[in-house]
Amino acid sequence: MKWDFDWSNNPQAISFVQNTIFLCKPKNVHLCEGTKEEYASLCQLLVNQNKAIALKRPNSYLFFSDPEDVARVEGCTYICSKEERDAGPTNHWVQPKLMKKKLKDLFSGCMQGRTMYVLPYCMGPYGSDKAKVGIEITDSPYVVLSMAIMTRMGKRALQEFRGGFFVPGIHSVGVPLKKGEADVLWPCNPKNRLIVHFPEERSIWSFGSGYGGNALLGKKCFALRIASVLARDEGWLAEHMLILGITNPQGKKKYIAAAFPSSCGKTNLATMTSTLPGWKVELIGDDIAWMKFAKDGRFYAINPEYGMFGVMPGISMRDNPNIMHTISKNTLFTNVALTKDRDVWWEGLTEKPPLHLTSWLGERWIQGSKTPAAHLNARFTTPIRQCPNLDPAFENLDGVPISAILFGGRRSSTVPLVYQSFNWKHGVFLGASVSSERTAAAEGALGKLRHDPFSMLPFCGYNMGDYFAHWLKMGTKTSADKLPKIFYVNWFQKDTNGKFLWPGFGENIRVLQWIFERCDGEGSFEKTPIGFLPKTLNMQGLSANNLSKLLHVDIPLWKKEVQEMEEFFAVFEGDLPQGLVDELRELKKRICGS
Ligand code: SAT
Ligand code: MN
Repeated sequence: MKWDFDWSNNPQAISFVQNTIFLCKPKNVHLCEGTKEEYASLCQLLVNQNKAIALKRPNSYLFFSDPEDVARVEGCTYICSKEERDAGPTNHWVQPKLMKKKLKDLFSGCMQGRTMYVLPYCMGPYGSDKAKVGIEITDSPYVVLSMAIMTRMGKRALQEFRGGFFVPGIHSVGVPLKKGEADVLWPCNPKNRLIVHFPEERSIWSFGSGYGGNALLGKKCFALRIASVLARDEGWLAEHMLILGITNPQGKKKYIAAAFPSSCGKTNLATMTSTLPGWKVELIGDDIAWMKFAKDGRFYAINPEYGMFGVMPGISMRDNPNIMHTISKNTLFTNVALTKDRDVWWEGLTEKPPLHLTSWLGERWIQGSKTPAAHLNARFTTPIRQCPNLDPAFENLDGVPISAILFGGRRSSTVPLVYQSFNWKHGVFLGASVSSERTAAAEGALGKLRHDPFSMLPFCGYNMGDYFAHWLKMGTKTSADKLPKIFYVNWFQKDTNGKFLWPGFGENIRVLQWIFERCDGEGSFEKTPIGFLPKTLNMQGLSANNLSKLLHVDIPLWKKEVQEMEEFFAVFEGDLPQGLVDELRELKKRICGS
């Protein structure tokens, strides 16, 4: 084994690597430097093994996963805190000692016949005091390539290992190879999948899946589950939120953070092209925000990531030109279809599919086929720096000041297009009461409504009742005028024929304009039982026919909504902070009159 750069300033890192070698027994060990040459040679290796298909887009590759390994697996995801109470009622929990034993058994010899890659990486801009570092050990070259895009990975990241703290993460596809045994194209071990977090140790163990959030440990495992625990302990927020900059025609700029569940349009909103002349939206992040108070008493946010892992189906030049430009090169595609001329295709890209396609299952696919050519959770992995609307402040060491926070989900009825909370406490209640129709980003029944507070249900690394309390507490740390204003949005209302009432995409700027104005105390509004609703929106150039439906508070439906909230909040029993108990009671009074 060649140690070609200096780890000697971090003995814990060395022993983590050595212990993992001893446990997993890999054939080779590769310390990743993060160079272009290293990336290119791994791509070549995967192409030679038929595990990747080189596309005609420059430096871009297509992967087909195992059909059983296509999304996050929440059922196998655990928060193993010392006390069960600290994982809370919404996380799976096993006693840490028992889980460690199980993991050690699973990981013992699991990398036999494979190369173990050691990836030092940094979440957040180099030199930022908001950034944090990790080491992922993996036996999947696909994961190495993905982490090289999604994080600042390699030799340079090691310089950030100040103070010795780092988050160790061990990942294995869970398929050791005997001598001479041939590998499959997408090794994984669905029967033994486990995605485990030890919040007190700040460590991650992931076994059996090679896909997305299960395997790219910097993303959901570190930047949300472990980071939410760090944030609780250190007094900041680690959130499942996009960050965007919005500039009005007078050149005034504000930053907004928005939490929507997976596959509900975060990437689309952060990369949108405004349809209103003079308004501009720029991208800081599309999935995760780390927010801290600065000396001026305001919240500042960074995007800890360096790439985008976005949903492919539905993306087109008409609706998402910035994404289309971003993925024109240096991009990994997973589970989309392959065209005859070595390009990629997915449902929604063009109205008609091309004549000859190979589906994500590797089969010939013909027009009119009942099953989609691309998987619903097919993804692109692409460098965020390639996005044409990247904000100039993307790498600001201090982050950007947040003026507004948006919550939302996919709701075909009940929830209006936009409304504003009465204050911070009521805003925290809005975040806690988010529910959304399920998408293909995680295993489970599509379309089914589920509560997903703050869009963090699958990502909160501790008791969600305590998480609500943490949010309430943050609101007491500064004066009300410095706190971001809180809004709830829903782009997804449908009419009785199942057609969307709101066009979405670039037209969402009309909603953002209202939010922008409200942050300055401007914009028309009226008080309703659920919050402040706009009296109207800027509908210049767009039919306003549906607007009254979109901005309607339907009291009978809200009575049902309140009842469902009561049932959901009951899950937390005594762990629900009094502030939210009060907010729910007040909402009920305003809706039901008692
Ligand atoms: O968790 S993933 O990174 O696979 C995508 C998501 O669910 O947001
Ligand atoms: Mn996400």
